[in-house]
Amino acid sequence: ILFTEEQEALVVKSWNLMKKDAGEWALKFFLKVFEIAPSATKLFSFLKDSNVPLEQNPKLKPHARAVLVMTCEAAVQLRKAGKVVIRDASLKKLGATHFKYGVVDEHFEVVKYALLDTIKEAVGEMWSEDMKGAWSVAYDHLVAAIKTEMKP
Ligand code: HEM
Ligand code: ISQ
Repeated sequence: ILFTEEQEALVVKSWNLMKKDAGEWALKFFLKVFEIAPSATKLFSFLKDSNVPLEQNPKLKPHARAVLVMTCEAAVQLRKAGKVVIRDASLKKLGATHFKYGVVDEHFEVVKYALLDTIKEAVGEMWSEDMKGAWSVAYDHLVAAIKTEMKP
């Protein structure tokens, strides 16, 4: 596949802008997912087993932040290697976890929408169709990699 230097730069540039408030953006990202698909809350064990409000859950920000970081890293790898490389063990684990918790195609679509919307909000005037496209391609390839390991 072809992922250009410009596309990589758009992803890295927007991530650098968000990085210092990553926790806050991660929280917004999570809340968007659950605004669109409230039932998705039930998939997360750390939300189900918790009595504190969603926004105060200690595991929420780090988890959502990891998705943002991994998508940004996927963009860098696409540019450098032409594909998404995740260490074998962690890719297997990611696939297994998402399979076990019952994540399906529709969930990936919802998360993609929420991710793009979060970045749009975070970068403000810097947002463009090209930036949207670059994040989309990086996310799609990351998801494809995870899905290869989502099996019983
Ligand atoms: C767990 C990343 C998409 C639901 C995780 C973990 C990571 C991660 C790093 C922690 C794994 C661990 O603890 O071993 C990603 C990435 C995604 C993605 C990079 C897309 C590119 C999704 C989607 C859903 C989802 C679409 C469904 C809404 C979950 C659930 C867990 C999880 C339910 C387990 C949480 C728990 O411990 O209870 N994900 N994820 N993920 N993810 Fe995702
Ligand atoms: C997917 N997997 C783990 C955590 C997440 C947080 C927010 C949005 C998607 C996620």
